Amino acid sequence: MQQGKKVDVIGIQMDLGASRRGVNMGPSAIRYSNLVEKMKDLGLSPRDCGDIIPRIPQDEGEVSMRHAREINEANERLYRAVRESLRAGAMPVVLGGDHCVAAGSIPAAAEELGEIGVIWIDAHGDFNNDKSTPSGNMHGMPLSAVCGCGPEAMVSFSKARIRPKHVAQVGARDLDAAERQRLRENGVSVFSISDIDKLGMAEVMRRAIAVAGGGTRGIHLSFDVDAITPEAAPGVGTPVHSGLTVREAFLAAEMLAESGRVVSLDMVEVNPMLDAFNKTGALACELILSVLGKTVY
Ligand SMILES: [Mn+2]
Repeated sequence: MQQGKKVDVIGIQMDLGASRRGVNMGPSAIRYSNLVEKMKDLGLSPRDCGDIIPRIPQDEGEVSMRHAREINEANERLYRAVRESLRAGAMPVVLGGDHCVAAGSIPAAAEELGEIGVIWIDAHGDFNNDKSTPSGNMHGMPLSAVCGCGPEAMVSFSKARIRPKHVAQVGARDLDAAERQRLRENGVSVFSISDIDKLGMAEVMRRAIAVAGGGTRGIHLSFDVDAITPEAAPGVGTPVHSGLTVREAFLAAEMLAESGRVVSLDMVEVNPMLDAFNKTGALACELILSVLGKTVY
């Protein structure tokens, strides 16, 4: 990334999309590892924009879209903050919070930049809508929502949608049956953990960057730390065994940096309540720095 590049750190203390509380403290945990100072050390010009704080819900709302009202209201604030950041020539770095927040950041990037692609690194597909969801937890829906596959209510503040042919899901290892079918029907490129085993992370990332970067104005990276294996990233709400190694995660981040195509990013689902001495928060911080161009040599 070019020296002096403006980077806006935007936290969002969202944990209404998950059934387990605690990811709202994710932004603090990531900052605790000196994120902003380390960005300066890389020669960037970071600005900490503080956190967006959702309203406390008074009831659960709809069963199939729990806390939709409060989630959408906070996401609309995030949407405005990300748009402002891009308009000012900065790169927005969104610290979640649960993965719901991508329904605010991605439409903002698409609205400002035009046709963009998305790389979604995650153990889960997050491709349910209010009809297919087994849980009603909205953090399982944002990728579907930003692709225009519902729930529309989740992105009602924006008209910008992502074309599924420009979406690469990387690291899937726990998909619901209906979700798997919906990903296929809508033409999302899914690079599951078995693809990574067979092809290697480098080849998977080359393909993912081609999917999201080919014919687009840039790539939005949405990184869910539960993509990484729980031994290395224990501080997540929905752990799944046998995930990415730490090196595979860094390789992905480094290849994205090398591509020069990343225009905005989310780092989500760090849960400090379940973490071990901020291991996961520190890892999330370092992964962000790698995406921004930190290299070993
Ligand atoms: Mn996710």
